[in-house]
Amino acid sequence: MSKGTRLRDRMTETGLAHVMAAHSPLSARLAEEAGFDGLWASGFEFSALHALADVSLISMTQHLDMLRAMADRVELPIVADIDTGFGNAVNVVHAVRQYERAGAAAVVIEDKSFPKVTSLLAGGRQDLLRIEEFQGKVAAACASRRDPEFIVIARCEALIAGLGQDEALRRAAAYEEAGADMILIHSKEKTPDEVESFVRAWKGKVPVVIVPTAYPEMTAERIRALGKIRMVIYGNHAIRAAVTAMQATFAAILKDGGIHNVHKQIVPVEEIFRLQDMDRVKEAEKRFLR
Ligand code: SPV
Ligand code: MG
Repeated sequence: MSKGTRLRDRMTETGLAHVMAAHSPLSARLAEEAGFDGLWASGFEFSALHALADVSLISMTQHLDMLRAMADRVELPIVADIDTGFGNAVNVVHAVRQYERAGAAAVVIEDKSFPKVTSLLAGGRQDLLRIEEFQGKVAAACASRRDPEFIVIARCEALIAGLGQDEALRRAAAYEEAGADMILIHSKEKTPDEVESFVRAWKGKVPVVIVPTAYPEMTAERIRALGKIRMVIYGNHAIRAAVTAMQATFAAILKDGGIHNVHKQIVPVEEIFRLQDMDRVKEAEKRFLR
């Protein structure tokens, strides 16, 4: 079964796929063990991993290599955040082929101009493409997939750019017409109202994806009540959790003058051995080292 089919099945079976951000094979493994339905190969997390801003500084090759390494270590379907598609529609043709081959189940492509500026930044510069130009990118993505079940998600940034609900609906309808399988509507409002209003007004046939980072009261229960959302992406909680844990541990080591306290608060090294499949290494040693 293809990765795209697996993700589609998950959405059908559960009604709402919970997709967790990951920035490395290790975080991908932890999300898989936790029980998520899919992984979000987040551009924001991957940029932050390099201590860089999420403003198109990371190359497609860097992101693709990480996605491939993630796909190698987990079974979960991966939704690839390909930002603006790394150029125009011609670049999208190449990108979609590469991401599908690397093991992605879906791509999300956003209607901003290149280079993009991260969406949640207060007062961030947000330039959108002409609708027709972005329709060309969506059509290019759909035409370039080999597996017809590979999912093409068009991300509408009209609300992020402050253009209002009518423009967001107009754009989303145009992206559906161009062939998008799903519409990701993004918002940086602090409450769910803006997205809830969009979803209630959305008359398209394709389902909606949301990333409720800015409006965390949008619980799974509230999402289900709206009826048209089939995927929720937890956009940056892996890297934020990692930063929280590292900041606390690093500060404690210096404060305590040693590792004698923190070593009881963090996982033992055996847990890392488990995540590294050390038992398989031992098995191979027994069998093959002569
Ligand atoms: C990402 O995680 O890279 C996203 C979501 O695109 S956001 O950062 O909210 O734009
Ligand atoms: Mg992103």
